[in-house]
Amino acid sequence: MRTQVGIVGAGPAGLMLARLLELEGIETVIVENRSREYCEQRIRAGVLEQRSVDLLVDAGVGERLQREGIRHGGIHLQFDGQRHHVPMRELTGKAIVIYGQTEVVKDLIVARLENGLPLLFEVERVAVDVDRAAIGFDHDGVRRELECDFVAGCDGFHGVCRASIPAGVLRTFEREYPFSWLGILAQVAPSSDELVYAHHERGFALLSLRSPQLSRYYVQVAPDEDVAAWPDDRIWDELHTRTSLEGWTLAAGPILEKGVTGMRSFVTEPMQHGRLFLAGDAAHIVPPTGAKGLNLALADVRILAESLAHHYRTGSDELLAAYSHECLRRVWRAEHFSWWMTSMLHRLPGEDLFDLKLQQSQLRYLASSEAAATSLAENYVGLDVV
Ligand code: FAS
Ligand code: PHB
Repeated sequence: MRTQVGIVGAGPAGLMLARLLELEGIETVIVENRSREYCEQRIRAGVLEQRSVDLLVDAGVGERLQREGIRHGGIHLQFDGQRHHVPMRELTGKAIVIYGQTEVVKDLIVARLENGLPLLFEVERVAVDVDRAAIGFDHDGVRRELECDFVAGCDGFHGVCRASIPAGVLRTFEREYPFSWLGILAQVAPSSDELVYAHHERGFALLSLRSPQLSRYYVQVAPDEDVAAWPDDRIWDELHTRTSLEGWTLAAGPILEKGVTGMRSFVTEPMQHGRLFLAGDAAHIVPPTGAKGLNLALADVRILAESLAHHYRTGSDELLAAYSHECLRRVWRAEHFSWWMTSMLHRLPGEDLFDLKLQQSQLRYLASSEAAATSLAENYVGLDVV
């Protein structure tokens, strides 16, 4: 098999890249080792920056997003038993849109299959030959090899693409956090008009949503927490305790899904080796406290698609050569913001009171200073990195 750009992974990065290249008339083949159902049901991010919304709409896959996405003009920070609103739209002129990553993936898969373009699910034993820009894989029990001009590694943190780059080429920067998130999807109307980030002595909690009928809530738990130790009642008790407020009650409902997500910051440099380009979680991970994961993946492939289109239009590799540098400036800004939000809002095991006092001072500063709130807001809604 032969194509111009071979894409490993049908997550938001791989599917969006394929769509942008399709609009440029550039051929692609996507190989994915999970089933379509699994890819469409895997619950992850839920917050889209305005520029991610614009990218999806401009690429002709934003019709349902515009109809069902929920626009928020701010977030709430809760600490010391009080809730403070950060009016992001007022402070930055930009808003965010709540629309599940599952829905973004569904919209992109439908658009691709409707156009009859190759998207191979449930492939096995994927191997990338970086020197030849070739992807080997089993499909329907047959060993295949896809020869490409370029390979896009969009296979997430645990994929094969980054690992296929020879030792010594990449530098990695990593930070593990001594806690995780227990996340639930509940069949109950959200109790807050906008997201609530709660700092509490028992640990962090986040109130988010997926629709007017579906809530998405998170509580900070131990790094290796067993979800079996969290029956529904215990989850609701903990959410009530950490988010309770005078005159406000969190409504409970049937829990449809629950899972524990580890927290890490990770960056690999460069994001390219030869004709292999890494994008999204294959190159970098942020803790979800800054709601940046999905937005970073979409931003990477916007630049990669432009650079590949420039190559095919002009024969010049100038933009491809600048891809990694261009992305990493934005990635490190998001890494810093996500680490900052995580450090400010989570209780550190064995923390001393000095840390707690610093957190409280930072939170009070955000609640009382427009300058501080504007800094948070502009990073949250998406900063054009210089
Ligand atoms: P993805 O991981 O989404 O996609 C990679 C794809 O490659 C997958 O479909 C995978 O099956 C496939 N693949 C892997 N190995 C392969 C192989 N060898 N061969 C073929 N295919 C292969 N962000 C937030 O902002 N908020 C959140 O609440 C949030 N929650 C998250 C929860 C979890 C458990 C995780 C892991 C991430 C979460 N994120 C969240 C971040 C998330 O949104 C990611 O940033 C986003 O999925 C990145 O998209 P991709 O880079 O496309 O990677
Ligand atoms: C979510 O809705 O899943 C979500 C929202 C904001 C975050 C993380 C997750 O910071």
